[in-house]
Amino acid sequence: MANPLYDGLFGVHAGKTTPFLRLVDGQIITHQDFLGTSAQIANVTAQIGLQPGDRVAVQVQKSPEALALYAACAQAGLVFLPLNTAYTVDELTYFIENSGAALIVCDAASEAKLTPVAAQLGARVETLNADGSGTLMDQAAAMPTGFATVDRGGDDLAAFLYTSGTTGRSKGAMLTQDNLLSNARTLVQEWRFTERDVLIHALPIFHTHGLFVATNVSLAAGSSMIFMPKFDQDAIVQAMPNATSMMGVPTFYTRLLDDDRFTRDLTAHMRLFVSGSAPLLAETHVQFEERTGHRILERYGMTETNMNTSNPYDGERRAGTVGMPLPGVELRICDADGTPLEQGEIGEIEVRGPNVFKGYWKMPEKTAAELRDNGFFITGDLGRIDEDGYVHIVGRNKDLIISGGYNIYPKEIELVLDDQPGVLESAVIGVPHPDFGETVLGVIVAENGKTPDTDAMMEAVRQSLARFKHPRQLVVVEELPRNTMGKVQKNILRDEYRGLFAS
Ligand code: MCA
Ligand code: AMP
Repeated sequence: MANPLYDGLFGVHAGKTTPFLRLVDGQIITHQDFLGTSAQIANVTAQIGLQPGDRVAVQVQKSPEALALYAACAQAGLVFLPLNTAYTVDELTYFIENSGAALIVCDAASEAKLTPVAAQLGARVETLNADGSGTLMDQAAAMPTGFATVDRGGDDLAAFLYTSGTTGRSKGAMLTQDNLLSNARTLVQEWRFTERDVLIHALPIFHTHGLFVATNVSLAAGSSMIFMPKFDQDAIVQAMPNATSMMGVPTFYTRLLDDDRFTRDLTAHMRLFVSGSAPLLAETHVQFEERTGHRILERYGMTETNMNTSNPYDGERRAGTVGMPLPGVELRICDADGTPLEQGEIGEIEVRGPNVFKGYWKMPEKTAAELRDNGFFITGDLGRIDEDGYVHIVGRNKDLIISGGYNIYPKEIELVLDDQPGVLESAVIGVPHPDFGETVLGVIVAENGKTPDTDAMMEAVRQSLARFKHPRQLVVVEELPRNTMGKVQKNILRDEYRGLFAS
């Protein structure tokens, strides 16, 4: 037995004194230093009695120690459950309860609020702050820098990532060691990552893109990362002459294009820009090439599947497409029953392969509804495959808004709005936004004769939902457009309000 994920991504670098993380203050953390820290954290988890398979819920700022906690979970056979730093206590309570986390690691600022939640579950709370201080690292400092890696199989769970759904209830996507490792290795090959690469890492590390794509690819290839706390245009401009590659959501690229310092010269040392998590406008693709001479490589993935398709490294990177299925990934376009359609037809995208998750934690009905018996996962994305094999995503069969790369499920916001005094019903839609791609608009219908207090409604939203989910505006209408079946026609609302935030 061994531990494929730990051995493949982390253990393989044991003893290397080459840089792994390059911090913006100039500090360098070698692979060996990083592994020492992660082993110290693994020792803490063992000392407090965590068992392989236990869930560790983590809501902390991005830091080298936060990344070392991920490595520690892999080494100790724990299930890593990263959580968006924007989530409110209401949102966190659900994730913690649903996952049955045995350990919660949070910023000291959240400790008081999360302690009662943890107490109810018999979970333990440790703190980890943005500067690496807190109770977790205090204990780690006294621990040995070696840890006997816990045996795990490729099919064992490595991580849970929560993803919402059309019912508004989040589901814990169970990702195995093999899911993560196989995808990282495939992407290293496809995108030609090597030990010589230096990746600009400005994404958050609580989602697939920043953790399982950017970080795992760098680890699998032995590359180093310029590790930034968050997207910071000045820091990126400064780092670019020393970097070879960057991964980002489309907002990264539109923001850089708005910056005069971002030129062909500045990007001369770069070999690869990757975009994903949201559609990259063909116009951004074209402008980027005109400005820098580089063609952005767009790829397509999901929380449940990691990466499914990619534009080619060597061949044509076709604007407005997400490229071809990755090696080992089968992708088909089907009707609602799962019957494959003719080449070129538009239908639902389904995928199967070593990247596809095991199911939703403790939600067998939801798993059965989205994961077919034959292993194909129903993505909820609508697409077609062109005559050259490129996949085009043409829409979504799921009610989802993607704002700056963050996914927002309207149902979650509608449930809060519908609960407010004076509200008969609401419809939450995504409308075009120059910076975030899409942004959230709430459309409200008042109860007969009542005038809803939109300020109070926004306050209620603030109390329960993360900032990035807040409607940018609420509009009050007489009634919502409905079809003959009584279903709200969000497409009509989207058309009506599409110009609201256009630049
Ligand atoms: C920040 N705000 C947002 C967002 N980000 N509001 C809506 N959508 C957002 N994405 C809020 C802030 O709280 C702030 O609120 C205000 O908007 C302006 O913040 P600003 O400073 O401009 O934003 P920022 O901090 O620069 O962040 C923008 C960002 C960031 C860099 C685009 O959102 C980001 O890093 N996005 C990446 C998300 C990601 O990693 N997605 C991958 C998911 P206030 O003014 O009130 O303070 S993984 C995935 O999708 C799949 C699997 C895949 O294929 O990769
Ligand atoms: P999530 O799993 O919640 O992070 O979001 C996955 C969803 O993001 C997919 O189902 C797509 O709808 C969308 N997505 C990811 N990458 C792309 C892309 N390159 N183009 C268009 N949509 C994308």
